Amino acid sequence: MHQPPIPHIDSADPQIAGLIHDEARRQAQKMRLIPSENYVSLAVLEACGTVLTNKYSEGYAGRRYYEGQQFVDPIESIAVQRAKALFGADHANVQPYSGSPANMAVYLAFAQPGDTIMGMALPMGGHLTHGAGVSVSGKWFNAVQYGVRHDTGRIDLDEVRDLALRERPKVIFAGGTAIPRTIDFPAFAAIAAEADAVLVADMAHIAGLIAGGAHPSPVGHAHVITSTTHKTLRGPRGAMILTDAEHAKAIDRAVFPGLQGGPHNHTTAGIAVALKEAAHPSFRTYAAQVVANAAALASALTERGFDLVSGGTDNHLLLVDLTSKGIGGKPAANALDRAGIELNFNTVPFDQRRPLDPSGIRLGTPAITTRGLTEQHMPQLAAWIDDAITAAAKDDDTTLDNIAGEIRDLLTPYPIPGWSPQP
Ligand code: DSN
Repeated sequence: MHQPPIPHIDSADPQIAGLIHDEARRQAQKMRLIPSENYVSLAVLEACGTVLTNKYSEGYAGRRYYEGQQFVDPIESIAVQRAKALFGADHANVQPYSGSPANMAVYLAFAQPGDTIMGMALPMGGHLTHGAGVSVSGKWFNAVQYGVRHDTGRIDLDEVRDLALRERPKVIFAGGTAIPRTIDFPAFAAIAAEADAVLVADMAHIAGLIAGGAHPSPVGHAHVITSTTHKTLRGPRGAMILTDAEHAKAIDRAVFPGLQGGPHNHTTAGIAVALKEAAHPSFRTYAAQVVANAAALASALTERGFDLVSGGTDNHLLLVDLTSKGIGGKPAANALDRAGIELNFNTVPFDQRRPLDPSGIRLGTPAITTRGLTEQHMPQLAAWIDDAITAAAKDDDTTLDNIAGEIRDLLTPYPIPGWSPQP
């Protein structure tokens, strides 16, 4: 049942309530390994389900275009102060609706349509909004894309420098969605300084690791830092932008009125609560455990003959090339889902297959670490992944269903915040 319960949805809209209960049960029973997902606390859940959703607040605290901001202003100000304190940034804007709008605000602030911008190519581990051709960032700008080295699977900083000095982008993005290794922010900063570009660190995936001291911070290196708030940071679906003092005003103007209307105040409250939780000493333990679990899972998978891009991981995320296992990423991910293991099919660098049917899978440890799993569980998890992939190749659904049952049993003593089975 839900904690807090949802009796009003149960009676007003049983159809939707039923689906919410089903999704909660699914989240409880699955080994959730999508590296951009997590479980928020009950306090964050509560904050997001409040009357704050009733209120419009276009503008910023003390400078709104709507009356009645007596309580919303302090909520947003507290969120801003907590973001600045947690990351040591000069300035924070907590209004972007999510990561993509946050990155659009960066372009609006520092580039004109047709200008050159630079980011990591999506098939190499970047993000859609870092210049991919199908995204507005690739359609409206001259997007230059860098990748990883063939021999190491790590970001090719020589290529980044060569491209930056040749193409002179207005904006350089450092960060992405499938980067298993530490991002060298000082090296990016040196290149951006040489090329006279605004350096933007997109720390969405690793924000919680940075807050918890488990990954070096881009603060002091990047002029602007964008982040979602719902991945390793373990807040609600939302985003924020941190800046140095020089770039603060341009970002604020770009977010509002440049790109958005009223901020989502219920989300802002959820972000504030999550930032308070992330400042607690226990969050450092969590961040370190996320990384320790990922390292243990990487070792266990490598022992079973899996081919990890870059040979391992430094953070929360693993990218596995399944070519040597003779199965594509998509059929593997489908079979794993049936086996109770939820992850992404994903391109790997230099992939010969199509994005909708790529060679790899992407997985990570933020959500299972929130539930309390530790290194001791990782060899068994690797064994289930291995067995499920072998079973998939033989269309052996019985084995997949058996694994799903074993996973449900293993997870029962590790409840999720927000739902527990009926007694
Ligand atoms: N969709 C996010 C991810 O899964 O990495 C990035 O925006």
